[in-house]
Amino acid sequence: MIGSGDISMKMGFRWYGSGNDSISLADIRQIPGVSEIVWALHHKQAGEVWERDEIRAVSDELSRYGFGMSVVESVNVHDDIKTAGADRDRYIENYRQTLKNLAAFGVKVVCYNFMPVFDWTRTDLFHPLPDGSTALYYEKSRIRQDPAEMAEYILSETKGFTMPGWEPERLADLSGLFALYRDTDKEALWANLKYFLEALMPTCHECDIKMAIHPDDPPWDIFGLPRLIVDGAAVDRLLSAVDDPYNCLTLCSGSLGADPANNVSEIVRRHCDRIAFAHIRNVKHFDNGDFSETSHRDCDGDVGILEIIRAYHDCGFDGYIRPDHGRHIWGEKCRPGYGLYDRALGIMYILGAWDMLDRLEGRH
Ligand SMILES: [Mn+2]
Repeated sequence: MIGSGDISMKMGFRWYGSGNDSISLADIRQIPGVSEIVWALHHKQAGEVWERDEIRAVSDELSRYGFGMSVVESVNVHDDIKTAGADRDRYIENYRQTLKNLAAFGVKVVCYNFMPVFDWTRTDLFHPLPDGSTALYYEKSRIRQDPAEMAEYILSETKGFTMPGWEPERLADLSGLFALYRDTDKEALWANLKYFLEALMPTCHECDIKMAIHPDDPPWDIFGLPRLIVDGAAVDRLLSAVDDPYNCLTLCSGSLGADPANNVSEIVRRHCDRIAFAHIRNVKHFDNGDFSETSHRDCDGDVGILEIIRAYHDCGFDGYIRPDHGRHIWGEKCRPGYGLYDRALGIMYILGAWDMLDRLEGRH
């Protein structure tokens, strides 16, 4: 629990699992205020059922350190669901079964995305910043090049870690993946997302699990592929298309904030009751359309971190929150964006702001 205030968002930390992360649960426990591990079964392919025995093993491990496991990031959505392929109903049935299995262990929020082919996209995973740290970076001009070339670069730069959305076995047949989406334009993708969510909602009610879509990252079309969750209007459309309290958002300030036109704190204020999970990340924009990830400090980037935190606080946000990516600092060897040190600094920044807002309201 955070502080001693009445309103308590719950702080999480994303962890990739034993043997699959440079960080230990013992390390995470020493970061003040973290009560939840944001987890996943990273070895599962999209479309597979997550079995109870596999979930139980994670639950046993996390409970030894006193962590909750309320948030899964992510249960990936099979391409047949995104493209209305022949087997989509079978894969939706598998997804329902996974939700039921997760509910048995107290999971409350499932983060997912509906991006075609690529998950998040960057052109440089270890871009040097002026202070000597490195961070993920997006160089607009490099995106026009061949996607296969970029996939090859990303896979060569992962420092031996696998990264969700960039699984080598999946990207091995990139032209096949692109062919799958040839007939799925933006409106078709919207229809397929609605079909998926409508099919899941009864199970979500039964299991008390919120589906929390992650915005597209970056929030615009790339390589000619359509992207849906790119701005406030798209968020409005998604929430009204399936107007159900279990159809929710993972509101990622860094993803939406990569577009300078997006005002994330405004979206928080408009839809706070439908935000199940908050990702807090800062991004600095450049005039040529490039952007760099930065520290969480408000003045180091452009997304308005303090206004975003203030909006959550004003709205009485009591969902789950985590620092999103961090920089790589102090020589840490880690999965790109997912080191210990800078994310721990991010948590302290978020908690510092939150505790002060509590104090100003006389909460503690
Ligand atoms: Mn995010």
